[in-house]
Amino acid sequence: MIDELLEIRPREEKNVGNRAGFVAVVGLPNAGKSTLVNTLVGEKVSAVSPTPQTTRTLIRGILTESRGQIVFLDTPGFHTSGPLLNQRMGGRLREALDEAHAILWVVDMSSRKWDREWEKFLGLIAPQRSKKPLVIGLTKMDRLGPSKMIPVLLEFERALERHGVEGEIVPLSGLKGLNLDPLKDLLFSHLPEGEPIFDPEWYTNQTMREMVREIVQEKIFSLLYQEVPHQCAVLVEQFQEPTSEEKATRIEGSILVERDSQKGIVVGSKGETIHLISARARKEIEKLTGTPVYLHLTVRVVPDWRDRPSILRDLGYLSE
Ligand SMILES: Nc1nc2c(ncn2[C@@H]2O[C@H](COP(=O)(O)OP(=O)(O)OP(=O)(O)O)[C@@H](O)[C@H]2O)c(=O)[nH]1
Ligand SMILES: [Mg+2]
Repeated sequence: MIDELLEIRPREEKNVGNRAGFVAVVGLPNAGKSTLVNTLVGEKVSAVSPTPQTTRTLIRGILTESRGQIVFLDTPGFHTSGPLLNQRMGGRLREALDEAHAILWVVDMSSRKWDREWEKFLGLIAPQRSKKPLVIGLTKMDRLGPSKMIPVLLEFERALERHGVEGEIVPLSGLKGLNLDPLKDLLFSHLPEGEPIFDPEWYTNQTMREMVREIVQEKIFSLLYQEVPHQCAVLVEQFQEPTSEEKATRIEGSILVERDSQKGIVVGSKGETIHLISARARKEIEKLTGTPVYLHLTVRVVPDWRDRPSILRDLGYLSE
């Protein structure tokens, strides 16, 4: 069954300990949330790109160790206005905060100065922040170098104090995997005792279709900057596993755009851009499935798709 939960490469036998719970990974767009979740989980579960608002839905990444299981809820960067899609993205953030046992606020420390947007964000998450433990992951420390790190850290601590925010701070790098052990220790210490929530063999609970959607979306985001990616969405229409006659996984999908001009950009001159998007996505999907992949993508103009509930539902961005 194609839509069965994704069960990927078995990990070594695990004697799973007795702590288990959800951690909401929250923060501004482009802070480095998805990169950190991927590194913590040890697998690519969430799309990453230099364009803000890459993550549009709630992605669950599962980390299982001998002391227990953490289910990370990777959320879209904070956004509460604009098209229905963006408002839904804000809804996903609230959902994650409500579900979580602890909050991991990811902050791009390479921006160096206290940011007014952080204040707004702290205000937004204030109701849950007062009830749940807050851990602050100051990420991208690899960009700073040791001499600059301490002053930035001290300034951040002072600013938190001024704003009356209580939380444990861990400087780290999601990209380079630096200082993640203390972060994991803290997060585990905040989880309740309990049995693993998901099968210890899983690292995500996304379906293959959802993973394919994220991969294609990521390639669009990393090839096309500016406005266009936000007006694109990926609909996976067919996902057919290999059969005895057909060795490849066959995938048919559409890239939705809002206007003809955007279609031209996504297709590119003589189809160069769409070809590149397909080729990069196919390579990654082949790694995921362990089979050859036939991937066919069509670009379709669907005006105002970001405001149309029926389309958002088909895309998986609207659950109710
Ligand atoms: N140097 C450095 N770059 C990083 C690090 N973490 C993330 N990045 C880069 O920052 C950009 C954004 O990373 P994402 O992980 O997509 O950020 P996000 O917070 O999930 O973004 P949204 O989903 O758009 O809210 C990408 O270009 C990453 O490669 C890090 O630790 N060090
Ligand atoms: Mg993200």
